[in-house]
Amino acid sequence: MKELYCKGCGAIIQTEDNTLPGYVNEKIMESYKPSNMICQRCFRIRHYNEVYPYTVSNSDYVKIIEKIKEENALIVKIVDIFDFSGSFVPAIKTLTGNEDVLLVGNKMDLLPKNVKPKKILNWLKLMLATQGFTVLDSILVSAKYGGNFDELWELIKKYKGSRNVYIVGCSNVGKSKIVNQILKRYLGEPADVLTVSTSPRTTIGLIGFPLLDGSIIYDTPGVINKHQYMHYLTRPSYKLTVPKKEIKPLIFQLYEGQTLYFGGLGRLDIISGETGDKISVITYFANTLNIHRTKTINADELYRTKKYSLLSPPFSPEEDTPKWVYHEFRIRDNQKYDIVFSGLGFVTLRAPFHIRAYAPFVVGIYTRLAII
Ligand SMILES: Nc1nc2c(ncn2[C@@H]2O[C@H](COP(=O)(O)OP(=O)(O)OP(=O)(O)O)[C@@H](O)[C@H]2O)c(=O)[nH]1
Ligand SMILES: [Mg+2]
Repeated sequence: MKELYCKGCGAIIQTEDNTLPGYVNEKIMESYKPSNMICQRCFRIRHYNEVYPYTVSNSDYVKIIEKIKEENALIVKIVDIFDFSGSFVPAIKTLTGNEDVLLVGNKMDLLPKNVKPKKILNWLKLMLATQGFTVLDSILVSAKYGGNFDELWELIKKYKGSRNVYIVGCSNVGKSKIVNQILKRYLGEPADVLTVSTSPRTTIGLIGFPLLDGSIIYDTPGVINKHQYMHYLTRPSYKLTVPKKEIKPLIFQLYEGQTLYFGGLGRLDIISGETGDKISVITYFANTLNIHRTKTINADELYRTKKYSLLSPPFSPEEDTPKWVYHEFRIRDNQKYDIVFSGLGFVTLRAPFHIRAYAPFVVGIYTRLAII
């Protein structure tokens, strides 16, 4: 019998094991048209907002994505502009065996309104240049509101020729939401064909949709970057870290010996402002994350006593404290830098400074030239 695929996540439909991807109850199966079948997991994510841990291993992921090597295709690589380093996946050309990459920075709607998209785009190009990664073109979009989609669609048509198009990138950057927008706007499909969720690894297999010229556009599963917070937080904590709307930056004037806590998830110590003066720190986190200032000498004790109250959201609901690791940054020029807590948010401050940024040991902290 021909294999059937879930229309929401691309998993192969099966009726044997409800803990594995693609499960559909045999009785329910009869009520679906094969072309519209969605698995139980997709049904529950869509209708009950339920969460399932991802079930595709990294080696399975590589097997799926390496299928792209068999053809000359246009790769549309999506990054989350809030966590460029954490969502970049530099190996994507090797993994897909294709050189022609169009870069899309998604989630533009979360940027504060006064930020000029052109500036962010220039910054994105600079980041690409520093990585030595060449692209055909780059663009910023908002899959949530459809921002810049006509421009994106024109770029895809311009560069694809008669080739197929693959939407690729890290898990949770919004690939499926982007394909949903394209399907709805330009291919007359209903809204939300593909399953989208806040949890990582929602999409399980390649899901293709024919374009008018006979080529195919594919949604693909995401690469997991184990250094992002989302893989370690409990559901309630994670929900409080995901920005739902435009981020409101907060400004703190900090002195040497002061500390900021970002919920119970991250921490910044000012060792010195180099000039000995106060230092302005602008924070960009979900508005639901509580930011708290304290003296560095009191910081450990504050964490011990307030990690389930004031310092919300907490890293873990249990009594075990994560092993904190700090990254020390001593920068002497006078440019503005971002310190990025991978997948959580970032802070901006102008050098010269000497700081320590703390995160639980599994999580990545990166520095970059300021995006805003
Ligand atoms: N604010 C905002 N959220 C977005 C945007 N695009 C996607 N999201 C959210 O990001 C989360 C992940 O979106 P998906 O489309 O499922 O991401 P994905 O890249 O397909 O993830 P995998 O299938 O796991 O690889 C969902 O909660 C989306 O609602 C956007 O432009 N703006
Ligand atoms: Mg997806």
